Formats: sequence, structure tokens, C-alpha cells
Amino acid sequence: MASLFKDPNKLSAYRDRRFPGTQEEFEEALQLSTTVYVGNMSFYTTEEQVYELFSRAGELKKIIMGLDKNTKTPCGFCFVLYYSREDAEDSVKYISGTILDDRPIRVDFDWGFQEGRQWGRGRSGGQVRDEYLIRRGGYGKLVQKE
Ligand code: GTA
Repeated sequence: MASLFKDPNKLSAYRDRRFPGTQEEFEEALQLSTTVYVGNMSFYTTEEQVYELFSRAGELKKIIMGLDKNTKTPCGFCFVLYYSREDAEDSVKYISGTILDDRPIRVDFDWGFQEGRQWGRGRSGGQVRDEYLIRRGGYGKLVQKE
């Protein structure tokens, strides 16, 4: 069977604007990396729960919880670092879309963790996407303040 990930351009729809390199270097990093990004997580999901779920795809090197840059509390994403590329691919194939704490999580290839990437980049401190989602307190929160 052909690999799901044969076309490197289709590895991820996400492009990190802060990646320090060219588009080609970004795509190459995505192909080689053993790191995945996990999105759409509950703010209440713990590192232990992430460990329990993601170690089903292979041995984990590290988990880095995504944090709100103001409150320093989890804000709905994390990075999972595997030792092997195959295990990272399996987590994208088999764990993405599964339900964790009542939410369908999204597992995406990532170019690699660097210090600073654990912080939400939104204006309010959390993730950018949440500023557009009323149910995550984004636009709704702004309206309440007015
Ligand atoms: N590998 O999908 C991802 C991903 N995302 C969404 C964030 N990160 C990701 N990494 C991978 N794949 O280290 C990483 C970032 C950073 C950390 C926090 O998580 O590299 P962030 O989410 O706070 O900020 O990042 P980011 O990623 O720089 O925000 P961006 O690219 O502007 O927007 C992300 C998503 O928000 C968009 O894909 C879209 O779904 C939504 N969004 C943005 N702007 C709008 C808008 N105007 N209207 C509606 N939705 C919007």
C-alpha cells in the first residue's frame, strides 16, 4: 500500500511563520522530524493523560505542554517528541482524530520543538485560533468585556 505520507507537500497544512528557513527547509524538517504537534486539546488534559495515549504509538522522549503566555496554564496544545520517525508517523495516522477528554484531538507533523514554541501566540496569551472561537472564550470573551 502507498504511504499516506508519500507527498512531502501534504505532510501538514500548517506553515509556521516563525520557522527560521526557506519553504524547502521547512518541508525537509517535516519529513525528518520525530516531533508531532497536538491541537484541539482540553485545557484540563494533563501531561500524564498525553503520555498514556501517545505512548501507544511508541516510546516517548518528551512531552511539552503548550501554555498560555500570561497565565502559564495549559491552553489546548502540546508537542510530543518520539525517538523514532515511524512512531511519530503512527501517532499522526492512528491517534489523530481520537477523543481525549471529550475532544477530537488533531495530531500534526511538526518541524521540531525549540524553546519558546510552548507559548500561545495569541494576543490574549493563548492560541491564535482560540481568539476566533467563541466556545473557547475568544470573541465571546471580548464581547463580555465591552
Ligand atoms: N505543527 O497546526 C499546527 C500548529 N498550530 C495551529 C500551532 N502550532 C502548530 N504546529 C504544528 N501544526 O509553536 C504551534 C506554533 C507554536 C504553538 C502556538 O503551536 O508553531 P499558536 O497557535 O498560538 O500561533 O501557536 P500560530 O500557529 O503562529 O498561529 P497562526 O498560524 O496565525 O494560526 C493558527 C490557526 O488559527 C490557523 O490555522 C487558523 O485555524 C486559525 N486562525 C488564524 N487566523 C484566523 C482568522 N483570522 N480567522 C479564523 N481563524 C484563524
